[in-house]
Amino acid sequence: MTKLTVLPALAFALIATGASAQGPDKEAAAKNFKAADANEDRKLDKAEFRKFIDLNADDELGRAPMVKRFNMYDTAFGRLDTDKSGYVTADEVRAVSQQ
Ligand SMILES: [Ca+2]
Ligand SMILES: [Ca+2]
Repeated sequence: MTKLTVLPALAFALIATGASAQGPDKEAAAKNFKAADANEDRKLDKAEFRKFIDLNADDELGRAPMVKRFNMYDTAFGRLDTDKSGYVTADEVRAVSQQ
């Protein structure tokens, strides 16, 4: 169990890459992004982001199930929110997934 706690960065990188790796996964992730974006401003705040991960986890996209299981939402959010605006946009999700 302890061993897994040192992996957030790695796990995080994998959720993003995994989510965008293939066409169908990418579509599912885009669909989940929309579904999670409750106020439809095309960006996710922390609560919406959590939903986004949960939806991705349900679809078993990338490492989202792992983020959910280990409750690494904040770590994942911090990684994706590259401009530290407090919101994660679709572009940010894409940018990180392409790294
Ligand atoms: Ca939103
Ligand atoms: Ca941002």
